[in-house]
Amino acid sequence: MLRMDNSNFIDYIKVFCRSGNGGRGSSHFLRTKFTSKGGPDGGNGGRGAHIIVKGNKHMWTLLPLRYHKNILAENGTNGGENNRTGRDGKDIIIEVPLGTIATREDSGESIEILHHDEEKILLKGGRGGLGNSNFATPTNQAPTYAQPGETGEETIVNFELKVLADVGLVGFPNAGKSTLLSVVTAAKPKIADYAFTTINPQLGIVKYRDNKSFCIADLPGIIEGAAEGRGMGHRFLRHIERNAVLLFLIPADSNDHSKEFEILKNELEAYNPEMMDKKFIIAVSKSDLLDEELTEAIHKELPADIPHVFISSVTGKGITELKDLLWASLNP
Ligand SMILES: Nc1nc2c(ncn2[C@@H]2O[C@H](COP(=O)(O)OP(=O)(O)OP(=O)(O)O)[C@@H](O)[C@H]2O)c(=O)[nH]1
Ligand SMILES: [Mg+2]
Repeated sequence: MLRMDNSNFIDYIKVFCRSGNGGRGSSHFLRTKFTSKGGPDGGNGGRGAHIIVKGNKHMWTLLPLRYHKNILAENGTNGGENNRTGRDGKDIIIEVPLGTIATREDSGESIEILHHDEEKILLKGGRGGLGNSNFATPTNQAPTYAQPGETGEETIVNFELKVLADVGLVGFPNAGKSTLLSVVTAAKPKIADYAFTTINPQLGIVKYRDNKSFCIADLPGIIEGAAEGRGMGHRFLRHIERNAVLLFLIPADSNDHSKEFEILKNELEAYNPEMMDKKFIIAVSKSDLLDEELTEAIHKELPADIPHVFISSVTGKGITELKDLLWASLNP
């Protein structure tokens, strides 16, 4: 079962990072019993440690990063005599949930982790300097010059998690989103008869026929003005950006079903116009509250170009049809 512990859900965090400096190249000359000054034999410095980001499909939060406000990687050690190369710094691997974007504050560059075990270098360790043995030429057989190691990089890094789910649940507070999640997946979200019960995204896996499955994200309710920060605000809208399909939940007892859908759609568009390229499905939730006449009226009122289905998480009505519809939209 996939569950996110609400209290530990962290989807944005800043961390100061520094990769390791390269070790200095050595300037040294071979000494034996018989030669006071033999050839140059200074070895190269070791590489400074990289800071690497790695995807872990079992993680759902950036919380572990909270305990590492500074991530400082090891320096390479200096080169030595007898062409001894310095030791490389030990790379630091930061494990993150899939869907994490790490952005460097200095350059604005971002890397994104989408796959399990995927690794990307966030900050490069400095190269080790070359020892003086590299600089011997026919005309200068005793160079004293050895390179210093390259310094590592340092910057603040912003880690941001955009939950990767196939389907995102979009709706006003109290629309029945969490209840639906609890019915179609093994997740046990908090359900209650007041607005903003859900304050953190929660994921669940829908087991579909023949061992097929897909992932649904239950998100905090959206209200008019969310894109400007009202209600739970835009903080959670970013989790919708990655969903291929958006399932709009409009409760049967809404005063104006099509208007409610328009408001939700406008908020998403105001936040990011690209959201309009996703596939939309409307589910009229709590339809156990409807008789046939009302059902027919709502059916006529809803936009004709968007598929809709009447569901009830209480009676199970329309749930199979909904799963079929979602699967078909995800796998056209
Ligand atoms: N009659 C009926 N009530 C339902 C149904 N689904 C949910 N409810 C009720 O609607 C209320 C809100 O349900 P939630 O699942 O918490 O709603 P939500 O959309 O997650 O709400 P927020 O997290 O606040 O955004 C609860 O009292 C549920 O019992 C349904 O199919 N039929
Ligand atoms: Mg909820």
